[in-house]
Amino acid sequence: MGKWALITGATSGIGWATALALAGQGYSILATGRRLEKLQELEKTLKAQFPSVGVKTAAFDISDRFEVSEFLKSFSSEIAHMDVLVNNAGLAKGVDKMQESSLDDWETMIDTNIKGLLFMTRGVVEHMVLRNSGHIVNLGSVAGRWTYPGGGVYCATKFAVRALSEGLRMDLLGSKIRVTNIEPGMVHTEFSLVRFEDSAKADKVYEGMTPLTAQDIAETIAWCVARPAHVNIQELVIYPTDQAHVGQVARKS
Ligand code: NDP
Ligand code: 8X3
Repeated sequence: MGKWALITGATSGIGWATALALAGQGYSILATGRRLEKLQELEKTLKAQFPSVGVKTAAFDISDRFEVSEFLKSFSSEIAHMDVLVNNAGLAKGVDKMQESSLDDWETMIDTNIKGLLFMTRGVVEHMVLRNSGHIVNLGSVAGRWTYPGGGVYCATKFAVRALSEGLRMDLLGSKIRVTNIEPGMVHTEFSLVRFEDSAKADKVYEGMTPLTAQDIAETIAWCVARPAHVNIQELVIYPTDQAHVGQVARKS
């Protein structure tokens, strides 16, 4: 069947760029996200650039356990042979203080960033165990190591991604399955637009500094996946040069 990679949240940003990077390494791509038209655009782009790789797409909400289960059933033959799972779908909502923020935003972040990642991992990893082979790459964040004001719940979800990556690695010890947690700082994608729902506020996040690009992270993921089977890059913190720490950014005025 050739090598297959399943990438969640491939309709934009890091997920989209990772689909291109892994296709460039000869992986056929199963790409997911909620926006069907973006998945169709990605499929067209992949087929034009990498005619020899397979491309399949599925539009569903990763935070919905029923939708994930339907997806896993519909793509059971691909899932049974999945070589790489990139758990990338995720988001932040708002920067309100915890005493003021919306329960809906909390639920969206927790359901997507933690539960969605768990539903997908559970559905794929049991097949990797049967084949004693596979690589799971999780998108954590520097927010999974350091907390910042207004980021408490988003940070908690990324702290969870770190714990889940560690726990899974421990449970899989003795197998050939690798688990990597990628922890980027500021990456210019749709992330801030989704967080603020306001393009002026989103643009301000990256004003006067050079953030990472989605491609920077995608190339890093592709590099981790391409290491020899006995090498597991467990965790990688990647900041832009203009960022020393969460909230500590050098900006030219
Ligand atoms: P984008 O907003 O550009 O991409 C997020 C992706 O997640 C989209 O494809 C979106 O697809 C998908 N997604 C969100 N919610 C759902 C859902 N309920 N069901 C299915 N798919 C969903 O952001 P990034 O590329 O920056 O983010 C990718 C990951 O990287 C996230 O986990 C984020 O937390 C993490 N990260 C980002 C950083 C940054 O500064 N940008 C830094 C550190 C980590 P759709 O809308 O079509 O459903
Ligand atoms: C995204 C990076 O610093 O905005 O995870 O939380 S940050």
